[in-house]
Amino acid sequence: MGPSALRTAGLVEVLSGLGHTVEDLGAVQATPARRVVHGNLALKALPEISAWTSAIAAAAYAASEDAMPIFLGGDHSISAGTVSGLARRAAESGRPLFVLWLDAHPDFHTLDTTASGNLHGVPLAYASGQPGFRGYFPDLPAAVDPTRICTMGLRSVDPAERSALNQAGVTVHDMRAIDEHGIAPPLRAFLARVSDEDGLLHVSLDVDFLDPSIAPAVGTTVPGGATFREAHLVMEMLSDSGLVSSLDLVELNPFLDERGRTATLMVDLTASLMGRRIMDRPTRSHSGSL
Ligand code: B3U
Ligand code: MN
Ligand code: MN
Repeated sequence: MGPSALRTAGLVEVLSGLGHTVEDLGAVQATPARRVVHGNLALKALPEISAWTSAIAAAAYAASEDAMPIFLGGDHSISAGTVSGLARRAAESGRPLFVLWLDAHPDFHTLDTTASGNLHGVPLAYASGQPGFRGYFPDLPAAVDPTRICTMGLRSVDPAERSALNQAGVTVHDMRAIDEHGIAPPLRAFLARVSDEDGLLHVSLDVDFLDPSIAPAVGTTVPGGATFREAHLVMEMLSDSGLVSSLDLVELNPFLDERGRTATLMVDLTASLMGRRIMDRPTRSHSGSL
């Protein structure tokens, strides 16, 4: 129901109103699940999610040929497909793919380390080529280099994820760091890296990046998230950079919403990313100071 709620909150109309040409491609069709059995018996819906990952990766690859795709979830397991499809596209274009993961969680479990068995906890590990997925998830045509991943907003990290993130060289700006330094400086530094390498930039926005007081419609609320102002600033800086090539909007559960306020906030944040401004500002080029 998440995509329906985002459509009802006016996503297409808002983007069209900003001058963008928008095509709603509708729902990705599921691929039939094949039998997949894994030793970790906690894993939930592994055959189905593995099949969805193939279908979504193919859709992401196709949609990114000549447009900026926005993927509506659904839980964060969709990003196993979106990021892997985009990594294949980037590899063919000869440009490096960077990923900005805005989330309370790193979603960096492997199939062996997840204790909950919730596969929304594994997509970033899969798409960056961490071990243990072969034979269970689709083979990766191209992995995202973990050193080109930047996570922001983390405040719930399991021990296995913490060591895997460190070992893989993922950049982590957890809430402690954001409280201490603010959200703009680390984002500016990451965008400068993307620009220096002429990279493509995928942004994956989990509702629980936001503080539950402003975004209650998510299954896994974690206190202490990004404020309304921090979240809009991130989106405005991303917009100014001109670097974003694709976006995920995930984990919206409209059954937990209060009169659609979370859906509306997600649409408004997307508007900020796509050019809505409080006042006119000069557009800054990638090569200029960010
Ligand atoms: N790391 C925990 C919690 C979690 C991850 N992603 C969400 N929750 N949404 C797990 O279950 O893997
Ligand atoms: Mn997530
Ligand atoms: Mn999360």
